[in-house]
Amino acid sequence: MASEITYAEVKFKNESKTSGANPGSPAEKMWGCCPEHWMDSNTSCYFIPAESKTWTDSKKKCTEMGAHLLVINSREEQQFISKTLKKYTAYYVGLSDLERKNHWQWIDQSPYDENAVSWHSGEPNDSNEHCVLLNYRNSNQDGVWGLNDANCEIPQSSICETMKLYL
Ligand code: MMA
Ligand code: CA
Repeated sequence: MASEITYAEVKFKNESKTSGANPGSPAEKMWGCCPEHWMDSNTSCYFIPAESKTWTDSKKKCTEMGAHLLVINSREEQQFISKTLKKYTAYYVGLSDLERKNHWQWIDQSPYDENAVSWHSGEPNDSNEHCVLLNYRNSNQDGVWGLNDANCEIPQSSICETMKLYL
């Protein structure tokens, strides 16, 4: 999870880098920034809009914020984001088969790699469900976060994602 660090800690980190093995390497001194009130990971910025909306309206909302619905590029990313979510809320992500049944497509045209995501057991299960959400399901004692294909018209929460800005 994101945590705040003090100015002194930032200064120390930057100084340790300059004296490291690769001084002056351009990547070393870059700042990856997220908009205020967005959550940050190593690679992206995330935001959960306050209102529940259909999949299409959720997609529109993210676009209006200069972002897009969450694109999951690795199991690590899915795990990272899941830890920040509320267990009894379902969140639309940027994956659908609206263009062609059973042909899952990411909203940013990233190639769909089924090994990079974790579906709930038995999902996707319904060729009338075209929009994917991330939610938590209880299986006996402990629950698990996973993807489910669902009805696009049911208002749900959602996750927007945007690139970090590098300075
Ligand atoms: C609901 C709906 C489906 C999901 C099943 C799993 C009854 O339908 O969320 O998308 O696959 O539950 O049981
Ligand atoms: Ca389903």
